[in-house]
Amino acid sequence: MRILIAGVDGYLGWPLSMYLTKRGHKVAGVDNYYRRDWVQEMGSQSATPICKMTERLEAFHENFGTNLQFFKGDLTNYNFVENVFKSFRPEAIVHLGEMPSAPYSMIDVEHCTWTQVNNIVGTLNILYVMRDICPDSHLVKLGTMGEYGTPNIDIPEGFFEIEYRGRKDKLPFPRQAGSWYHQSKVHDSNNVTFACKIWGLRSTDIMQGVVFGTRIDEMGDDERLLTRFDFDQSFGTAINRFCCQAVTGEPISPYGKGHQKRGFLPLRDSMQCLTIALENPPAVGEYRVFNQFQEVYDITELAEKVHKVANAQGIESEIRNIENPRQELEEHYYNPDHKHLLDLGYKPSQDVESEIGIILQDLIRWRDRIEEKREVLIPDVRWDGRREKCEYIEPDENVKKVRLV
Ligand code: NAD
Ligand code: USQ
Repeated sequence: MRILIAGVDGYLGWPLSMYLTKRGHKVAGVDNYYRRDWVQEMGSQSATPICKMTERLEAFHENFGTNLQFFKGDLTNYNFVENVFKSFRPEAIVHLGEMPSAPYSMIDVEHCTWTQVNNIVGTLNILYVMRDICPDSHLVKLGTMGEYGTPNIDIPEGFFEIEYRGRKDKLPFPRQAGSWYHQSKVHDSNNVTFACKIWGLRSTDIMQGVVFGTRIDEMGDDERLLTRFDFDQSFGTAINRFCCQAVTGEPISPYGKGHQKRGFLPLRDSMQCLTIALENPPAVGEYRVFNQFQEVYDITELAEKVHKVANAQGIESEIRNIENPRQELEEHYYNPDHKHLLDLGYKPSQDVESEIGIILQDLIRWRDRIEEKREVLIPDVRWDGRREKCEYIEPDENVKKVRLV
């Protein structure tokens, strides 16, 4: 299949280009290197050393014996997107090319509006170009589990049956996002649904959980193929940050009471799931939703896993709760379905702790790069608009005491 990856220079996009190529697909990618700029703006750098795109493309050719066709440009520029589609004629598009951080979108009004314009306009451009150039192609659109928020009832995959005043219907499950970024994904979902309805496009909207991990097998041991791995408050996700904290001796930091629950999945599972969605497309005109995660975890439970694995590797670490810069429930019910991908053959990685072990082993080699920027491990972007470093707090009495090593 000819597959276009929008956002190919990013954390997920770069490994996906290798994973799909290894499976025999013809892959092309689009990016404008925004992610590199955002992380710099946060005063940070990737823990893994990242090559320039020219070097990445060379390494790709050497390792996979084929070229990755790369288009540098901005998805919010309609003419650029149109030219890419005319030239590559994709049969499927994986749209990862959006601003992915909740804290970054909450910094101030400029970051909020910029995030929403970037994400929503890029997606609308892709939908229009699909309509005009390749209406039979399949859009695999990255949304987020965070679109649903944390309701006090079970979360279905996109739609639920509801009876109201004696009548029944199948309706989109309510979205209650927790940041301007997550809201941009809700708006995207509405727009993609509408485009499928009026133009007969087909799309899989992926409600993905939080991804963690440094590598996939397809990277082998060629360091030029490494994907980025961020640890700042905006672009580092929870487990990845916890591992960076552990290797540098900074406290592992659950926010607030630390009982937030989320769906998580290793990078290698994300690749597997996106490929399953691509290789099992929906019918023409169908808009479907997959909840994509391996397992639901409580943040403190994850902090304890990182602490335990680090300890087993002789790395001294401690867990200290820190003020929560976000407004979110810190103790709540959370029970999302995730059956669609399992039905199509998704085999979840079994062991989170061994994945954490791999991350820690990798990070020890790049500890200096994290230490150089260690101040970014403490958050200061608060949902109320203040920009003040958070302070460590006493753990909630319900939080299991962890013996500090
Ligand atoms: P990323 O920032 O590493 O990748 C996104 C890429 O898109 C970046 O390389 C960026 O430069 C590019 N991009 C953004 N706007 C662009 C534009 N206007 N034109 C061209 N390129 C542009 O993020 P990621 O972690 O790889 O996430 C990929 C997608 O998956 C995002 O949509 C994100 O919201 C979603 N997602 C990620 C996670 C996670 O834990 N990483 C979880 C759920 C959903
Ligand atoms: N958290 C901590 N300590 C930290 C970092 C985070 O306790 O040091 C908590 C957060 O408060 C939150 C949870 O961990 O409750 C997850 O935070 P995160 O930063 O790992 O993830 P999030 O902001 O939700 O965003 C990430 C990706 C985003 C994706 C989303 C999937 O950056 O692109 O959409 O995960 S989901 O969480 O399912 O919405």
